[in-house]
Amino acid sequence: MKFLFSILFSFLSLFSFSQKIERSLTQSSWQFKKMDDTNWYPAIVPGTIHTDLLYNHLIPDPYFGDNEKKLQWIDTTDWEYQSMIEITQQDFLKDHVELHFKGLDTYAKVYLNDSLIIQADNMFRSWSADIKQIAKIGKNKLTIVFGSPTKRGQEEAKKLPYTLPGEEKVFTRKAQYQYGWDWGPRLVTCGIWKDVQLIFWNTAHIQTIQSNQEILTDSLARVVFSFTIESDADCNASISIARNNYFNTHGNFTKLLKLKKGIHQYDLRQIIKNPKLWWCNGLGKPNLYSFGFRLVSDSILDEKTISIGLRTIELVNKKDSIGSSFYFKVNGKPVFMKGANYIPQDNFVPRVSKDKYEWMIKNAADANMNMLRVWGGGIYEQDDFYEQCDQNGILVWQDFMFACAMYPGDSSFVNNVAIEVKEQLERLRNHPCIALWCGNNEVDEGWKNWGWQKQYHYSQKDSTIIAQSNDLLFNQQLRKIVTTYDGSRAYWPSSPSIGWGHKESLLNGDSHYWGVWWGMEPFENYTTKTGRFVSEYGFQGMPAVSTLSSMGVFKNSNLQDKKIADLLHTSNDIDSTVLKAHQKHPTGYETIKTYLLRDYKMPTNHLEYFAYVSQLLQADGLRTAIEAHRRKKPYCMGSLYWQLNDCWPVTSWSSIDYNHYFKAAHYQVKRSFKDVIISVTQDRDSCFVYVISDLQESIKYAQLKISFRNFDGKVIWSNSIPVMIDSNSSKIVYAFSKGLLKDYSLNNLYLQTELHLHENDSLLADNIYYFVKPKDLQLKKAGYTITEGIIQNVQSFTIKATTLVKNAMISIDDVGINLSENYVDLLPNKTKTFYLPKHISIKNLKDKIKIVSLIDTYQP
Ligand code: BMA
Repeated sequence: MKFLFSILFSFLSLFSFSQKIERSLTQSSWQFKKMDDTNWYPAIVPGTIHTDLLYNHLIPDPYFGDNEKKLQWIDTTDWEYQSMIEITQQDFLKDHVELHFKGLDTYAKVYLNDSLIIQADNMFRSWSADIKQIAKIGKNKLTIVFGSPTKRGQEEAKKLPYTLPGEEKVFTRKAQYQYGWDWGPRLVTCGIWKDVQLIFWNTAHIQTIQSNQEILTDSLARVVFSFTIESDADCNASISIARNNYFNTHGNFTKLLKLKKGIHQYDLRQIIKNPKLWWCNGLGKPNLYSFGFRLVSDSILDEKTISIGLRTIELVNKKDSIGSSFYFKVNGKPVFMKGANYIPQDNFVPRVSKDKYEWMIKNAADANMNMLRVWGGGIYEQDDFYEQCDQNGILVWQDFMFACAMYPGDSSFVNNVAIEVKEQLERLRNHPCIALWCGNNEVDEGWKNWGWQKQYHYSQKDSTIIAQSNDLLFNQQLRKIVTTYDGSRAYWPSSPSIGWGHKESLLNGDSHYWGVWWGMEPFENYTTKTGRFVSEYGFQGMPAVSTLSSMGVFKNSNLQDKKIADLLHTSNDIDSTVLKAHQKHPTGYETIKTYLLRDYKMPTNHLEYFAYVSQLLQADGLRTAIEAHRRKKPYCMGSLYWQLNDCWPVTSWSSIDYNHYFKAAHYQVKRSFKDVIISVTQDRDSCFVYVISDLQESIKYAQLKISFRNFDGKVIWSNSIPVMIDSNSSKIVYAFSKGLLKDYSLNNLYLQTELHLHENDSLLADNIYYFVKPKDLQLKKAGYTITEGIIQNVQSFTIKATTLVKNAMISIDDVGINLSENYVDLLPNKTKTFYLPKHISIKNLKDKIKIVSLIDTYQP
């Protein structure tokens, strides 16, 4: 009987008995219209005005052709959304009936049955109203009016006697990239961008839970959970905790509470024996613990679940003999951070589904990354993003949402920001992935280095006021709020700490090194100009040909239906207006061209070849930088390139394009971020072979195999030496003089290095190194032998080439897929195996494989 009872109880425990009900209104039927129009159209919530207009065929696709510029009227218009919401008699039995918006973008007036209940002015805050007195049983009319964000911004701007850099957008607490960026369109949208709920509750409910690790040793962890509970009456209650949300009749830890009317805080401690730590990617598993919480009085009043990870994270920013260090310790171990900067995956964020978050974060982890920086011009990401980072061991450098501008310092703005930041800290602080809170992106750098004082003709007085507002916001307010609501993490006021034009930026804190690209400096400068933690650097590459096609770059629309392979011969049909509309950097293509001519021959007259070589160039740049950063460890302890992804189809610094195709750069960073890599450098007459390891254990016996070969595969010289690899290290394991090669043509020669584990000869790392630039290589046309295979249910194919193939771009007719490897050099007479993604199988695969390599771009 007892057994049956306990089964029944655990079965029931899967269901919520809670008196508190959260009912999403996204499934209700919604409509929208232009404020002064009478026609209503169906709307999708969560959503944006642009996507609703698009789905109703009222506007063309904003991402196609140069449509963006035709759609600028949308942000100068006011828009109205409406839904009828049903409240039952049963619902009304609850003492509290609340309407809760998780996010409104941005200036919104909310009316229920024509009474104004909310006036929102911040996209990054949630908004609630108790509607018990206004609502009625049955249908209630909910109306939301969105005012033009740009007009409002301009009105605010006029109130100041000077212009702030960033102009109208800085007055509006809204994703700044919507106003246009050097990789993004100007599409300033509005809408109900997150979930809307009706919340019903009685007596008391849990407002927030904060978990804090008090003790963490190998044998024991003690976590304190701090609750804020809102109660509308004095009453006896209890709060219980259950691991994995498994509530049973006994064994759950329960604390009795004497609730008083008002908001109160309670602490509850939990001991976890033999804790499994949360590790970032590469160091171990990202173990998580899930806990359920129940607030009970006569019945269950409220329930919540949170997942936590047991780990310590520390930012070590200390004066040292060079300047000041900047690195992270995870569970006490210094870790080199490898990763990228992340921007929103769409200009219209509600379109970023859970699947897209899963895909993106999984692919960051697969590319051997352990950190992403959520950049300050976007959004505080959605919950799915952080959940995926928790699960994949990706640490998050979290900027607050301010970028490349100066912000107002009046009390209403600062108070608005204070609430925003508090709410975001409360939402995100329990995620083990979060490593750092950072005040903003490039505000400090901009103010000190970008000549704004002159550009905007500031008087001494204006300058002082603007600088004071900046100090108030980022050095005082945000720091104070972070300390109050999340004392467990460091706060860094602005990224970078010093601008790239100053040599101190290479000695202290984090740096954004833009000498390459913005400063037109050669890629080689990455090797000498290396900061302590390089949180931004990068180079543009064009997107995949199919993505170019999806933008409408190819004039003849029929071309879009053609096979990509055929498109390789259609370059006369290019619409350069469209190409330009999808390049937001003022001299983007010119910069690519200038760098391209330094290292490559100009591809013959095919856009697709130019796109391909631009990708190789981008990959070269990132490889040079990443290897340089890693060689310099522990001087340098982080390398986050700009940028992982795109928000629309565009030529940009991303390594993954908007349609989720990997550029050559993405395959390259995956190689360059491996735990163990070989890196080769030249210094005048000498060459050095480095081995860099991020492993926490040393490798006592490994064998380094070195050979010089010509492009037909003939070995000219070879050697093999034993090496020992220290844990978490970078060191030179071999050096030679170029004199060794004096009798050979360097244009037809490469250095092959391989690192093998001594015990089983398995390959740990390998590297191909050329002594001259790609344009000087004496490449020949290769013949290929291709064989198909299936390895562990995954379709694969193997290619063998007769001579060295530089950067083989392998595509498969009609199917846009990311292969296990691509854009690689095929070594003469050696086989190389490529894998298709797990779930994809292709008939007659062999006949559909196309290979384009560097030499093809020289053909007339
Ligand atoms: C960085 C970022 C962005 C910009 C990128 C490329 O500094 O902070 O503002 O898009 O450079 O220019």
